[in-house]
Amino acid sequence: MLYPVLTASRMVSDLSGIWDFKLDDGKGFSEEWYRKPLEDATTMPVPASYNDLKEGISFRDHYGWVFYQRTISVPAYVRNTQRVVLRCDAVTHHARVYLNGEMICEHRGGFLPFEVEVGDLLTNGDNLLTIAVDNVIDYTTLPVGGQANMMGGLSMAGAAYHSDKKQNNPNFDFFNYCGITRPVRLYTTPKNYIADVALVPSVEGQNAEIRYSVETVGTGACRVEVYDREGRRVASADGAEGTLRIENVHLWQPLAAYLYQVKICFADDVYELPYGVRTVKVDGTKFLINGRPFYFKGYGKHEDTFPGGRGLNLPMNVKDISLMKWQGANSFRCSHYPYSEEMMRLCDEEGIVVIDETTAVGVNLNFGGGANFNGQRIGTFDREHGVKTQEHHREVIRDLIARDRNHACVVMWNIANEPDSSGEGAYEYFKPLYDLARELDPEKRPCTLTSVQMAGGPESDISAKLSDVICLNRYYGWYFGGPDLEVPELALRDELKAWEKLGKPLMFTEYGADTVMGFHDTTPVMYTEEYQVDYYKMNNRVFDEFAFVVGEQVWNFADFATSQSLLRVQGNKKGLFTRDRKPKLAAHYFRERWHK
Ligand code: BDP
Repeated sequence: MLYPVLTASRMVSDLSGIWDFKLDDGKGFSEEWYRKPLEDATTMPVPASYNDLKEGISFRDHYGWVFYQRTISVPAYVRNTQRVVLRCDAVTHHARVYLNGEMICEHRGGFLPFEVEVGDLLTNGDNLLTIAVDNVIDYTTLPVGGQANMMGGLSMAGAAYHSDKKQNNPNFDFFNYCGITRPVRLYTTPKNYIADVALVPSVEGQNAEIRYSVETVGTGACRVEVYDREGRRVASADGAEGTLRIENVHLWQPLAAYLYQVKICFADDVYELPYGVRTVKVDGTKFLINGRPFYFKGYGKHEDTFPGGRGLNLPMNVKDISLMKWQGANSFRCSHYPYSEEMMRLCDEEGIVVIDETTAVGVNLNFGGGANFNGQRIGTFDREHGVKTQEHHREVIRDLIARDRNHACVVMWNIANEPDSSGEGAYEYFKPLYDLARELDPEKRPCTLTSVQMAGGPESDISAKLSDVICLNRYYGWYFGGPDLEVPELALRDELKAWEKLGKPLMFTEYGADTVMGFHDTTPVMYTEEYQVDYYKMNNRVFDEFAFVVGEQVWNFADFATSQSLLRVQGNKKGLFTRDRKPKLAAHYFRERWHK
């Protein structure tokens, strides 16, 4: 799906701003709130997660639907001559869109865009636009909602205290922020238009070829041109499919980005996209970018800031990349959902390497001791009682690759985070999903899943069979063995020896220790800044012994919000930076290490 941009043939109108807003008390649909202006509405910015923007638990932890509303109008001369499309970049997690009281589209999945043509539906003057948003997560959604808080304490057991209050129980460790979290826009195209484009680079010596295919609707001639940074045309081709040849190509390199401008013309439509030429390949135990071994230095991240939650935060995105460069990092992973298109475009421009992830987090019913079904242990992929996510998982893979396939920054697809990858039925669940990703990506990037420590080693974990790069989330010296660092060191080394025999590259996509900024001790204890440094020194020492380790991405770039639980001190504190981006001791330690 194309990102909406202003071109010689296209207009974009951003609907960001303050909308009317109301929590659904259960009557929203029966009283048809979408038919007329919301009564007693409150104010709400778009884009943003709504949870932290008004006070009170019932607001923050609201369960179910909310309604957003505003009016829109589009001049008749535009409606009469152009296609007009309403595009929502991300509505978390389930959206129903109404125009003048009628539902015009519905979308599941909170982190990928969807759009609907509205030209014929708009009338003269004001049109009432309502977006109803549901935040319920369960065994059919991605991310997965569980039966109980995965890290909760002991319940007030006994029927006398039973509560029927509905609540979300994330089967994952980040706050279930929701709302209209990314921009909503209207954009226009001519009636004959460019629907999509796929570009696949290859490099031979000094020259590059870009295979392209343009999807069009209507009739007209198609032409594609490539311009360099100085605006010189360096390649062109006619037809909806073909090959563009660039001589003396400027490659897109990690931390040294170079972007061409690709201009597509079809009938009267023009679309332009920035495009970096680079190659990605797994060769033996190496991860190659442009034919050279690449070592991932960076982080798992979150889109998480105060007070907008997961709402698009452009200043923080720019700041984060500045901090990454200050620290000598070169990459991050979009844990645990696709990030905004603005962030992907920024990474293209800044030369930051990205592992792109689906929303499949929590596909694992072993968390919290696995007591997930009335206290009974149930297999994750149990046909009757297990997760019912595979169909939606396919949709997410399809839409993610459709959205992000032309980004130079994206070098690998992560199919899922910490699924039950050693559970019964895991191979049957995941094999078709890897196949799908490999089939859909025209560039055939490597595919992986980030593997949970409980899945064990290569014998039991299906990622040994399916992944091109083994990605480990490991907590030796924290959840496993902490506060001791000696035995965990031995165990980590042993585990790596086992994986080494596979002959695939391996990287760490998570390792970390909760650390409260300002906690110090001469003899390091857990939660102090000193312990975090010692923890990382131990882990890194072991990584450095193995040549097949191709990267280290710490957990996490910054502290972030989570559900409440005994293990979470106003959120997850594993950041190298605090939530407001102040460096902990470990941030300085990595700065030294990574610059070397
Ligand atoms: C891993 C998850 C991540 C958590 C992290 C942690 O992938 O989302 O935040 O552990 O416990 O299980 O800090």
